[in-house]
Amino acid sequence: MSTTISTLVRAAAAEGPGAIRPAARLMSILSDEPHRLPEVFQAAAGLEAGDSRRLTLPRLLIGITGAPGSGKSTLTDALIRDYRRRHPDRRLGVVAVDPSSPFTGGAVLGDRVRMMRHATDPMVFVRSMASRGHLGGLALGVKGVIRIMGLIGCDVVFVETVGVGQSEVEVAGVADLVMIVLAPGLGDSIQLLKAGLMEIGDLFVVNKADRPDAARLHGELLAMLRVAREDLSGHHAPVVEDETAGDLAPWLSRRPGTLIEPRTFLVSGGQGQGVKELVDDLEALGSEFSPRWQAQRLDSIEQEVREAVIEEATRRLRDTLQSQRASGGMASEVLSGTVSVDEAATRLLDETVARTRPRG
Ligand SMILES: Nc1nc2c(ncn2[C@@H]2O[C@H](COP(=O)(O)OP(=O)(O)O)[C@@H](O)[C@H]2O)c(=O)[nH]1
Ligand SMILES: [Mg+2]
Repeated sequence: MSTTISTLVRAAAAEGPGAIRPAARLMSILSDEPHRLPEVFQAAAGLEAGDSRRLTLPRLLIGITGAPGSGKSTLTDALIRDYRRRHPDRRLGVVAVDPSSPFTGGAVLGDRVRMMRHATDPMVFVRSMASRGHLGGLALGVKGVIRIMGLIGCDVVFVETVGVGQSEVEVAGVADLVMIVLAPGLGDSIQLLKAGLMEIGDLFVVNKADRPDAARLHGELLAMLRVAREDLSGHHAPVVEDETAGDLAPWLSRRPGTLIEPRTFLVSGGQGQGVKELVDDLEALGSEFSPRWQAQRLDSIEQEVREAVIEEATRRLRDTLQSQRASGGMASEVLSGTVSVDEAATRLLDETVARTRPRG
């Protein structure tokens, strides 16, 4: 393990504003070299007992997506202010996959500092990320950043992405809860939902409630979700507006990862109306579903490992087959009937295990 990483991890896990620079440095390292994450964890495991709790991910990961200009950054700011009032001793993080996002409060983890005004609150960490240029993809880059936010003790992390393109769907897979932000006056928001955002949403938020046309958009949203549900379940079921209830199966089948009923909100991030109710709901969902999200995170890691195994096994099998073919090969034995396909498969596996070594 490199001494740089262990020094950085030690400094990042410490209390106080001194954690900011080393945390930012670790995030940059992981963006460029995602495979170094285990080094970070080995270093974190070496910290004193009191700090090793920091090995965990943040308690709650909230994805926030929607069209540019719908007010995601403003709303995130408002959510953070409310959280900070509720839990003054807890750290929060924001990952803004949109360098133009203006966040008003929070220490900025990174170099794109100029975009952020007033880096004031030492308990709020903001990392802005370009949506391109991450080795292994944006989702992997975001995961690395979230890990470091866990390391520096962030309780809740918000991940803001612009709601267009494949990266949203990927980033949504990283979050426990996905919030879709709509706003009046931005063209056909409902159309955007139909074009693939609906499936990934847990909370549907109509923002800019201070504008006269917001209530109508909220009505359209409710109608659309109701239709979507009826399509799915074949029966009439109400869209839950403010509490968890009822039969989860139809929505689950639509978006396999999700555990909750879709819900809708009418808020104004700019003026604050409805923000308290939204945070109330996020808090309630957090305490109800947190254990299941932990299990989901393990499932998704298991899935990643399984995919890596299949990739590696396929590569090694191909090598074995190639070298066998040079020396006659067992395919001809199978063809002549002296060896069964099952026997050939077993022999191939055994031989592959015996002759190959992991890379590196
Ligand atoms: N009227 C009104 N304007 C808002 C509200 N929230 C954000 N805005 C404005 O909408 C624009 C886009 O906001 P921003 O948070 O940057 O949107 P983002 O691109 O989705 O992150 C800015 O001019 C904000 O001032 C709101 O609640 N009401
Ligand atoms: Mg923004």
